[in-house]
Amino acid sequence: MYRKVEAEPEPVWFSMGSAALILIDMQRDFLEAGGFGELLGNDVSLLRSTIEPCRSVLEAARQSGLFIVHTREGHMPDLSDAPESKLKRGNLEVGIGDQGPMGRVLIRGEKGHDIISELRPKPEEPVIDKPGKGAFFATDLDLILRNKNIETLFVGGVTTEVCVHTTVRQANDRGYECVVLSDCVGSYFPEFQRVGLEMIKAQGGIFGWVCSSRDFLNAVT
Ligand code: C5J
Repeated sequence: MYRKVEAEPEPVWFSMGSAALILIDMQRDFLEAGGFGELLGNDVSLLRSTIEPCRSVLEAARQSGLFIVHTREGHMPDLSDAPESKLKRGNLEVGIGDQGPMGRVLIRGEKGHDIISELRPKPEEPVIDKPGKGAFFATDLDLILRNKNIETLFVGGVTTEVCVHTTVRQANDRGYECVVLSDCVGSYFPEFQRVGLEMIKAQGGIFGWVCSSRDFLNAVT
């Protein structure tokens, strides 16, 4: 049975069995003080408004049996999967791999790298560890989604113009229909948030669709 979600630039039809919720990089390193986001000079409070809407959609997705995937950006402790160009970027006093207030910055296994407690994944929900901004680069995400016959991705997470956008663009090129949940994605830059969402749905939905968490909840519950 197909369901309709109200979205822009037009409603999207999807089936529960071939849809997934993907939450991108809702990690302490981006959302909490002392993490990578703050070390880059950002105000993390701007991202924290996404937590409650993400919690609601995660809860609804769990209750309605939607497939759920989480992602985390980060690197192996020996940094062998981190390009030198990324490590040098920003000339940070404390950067990727260095010791910060929540352990080594953006390193797998460290406290800062993990997903915030409000959105802790359940054991049956895959957590994709990715070394890049896009969740399809150097990961098993595409294989996992195809094995589940997933066609539609409802997308939340941070940051809108970086890892969310890169992932949506990669997904779009692979044939997935992406519906970005406007209040479940956040940016350190209000202008990038606004334009990032505009870009998704422009030109007839060049990268996908945009709806609110309320629209999503209306469609799945
Ligand atoms: C960034 C991300 N902003 N998850 N990563 O560096 O968007």
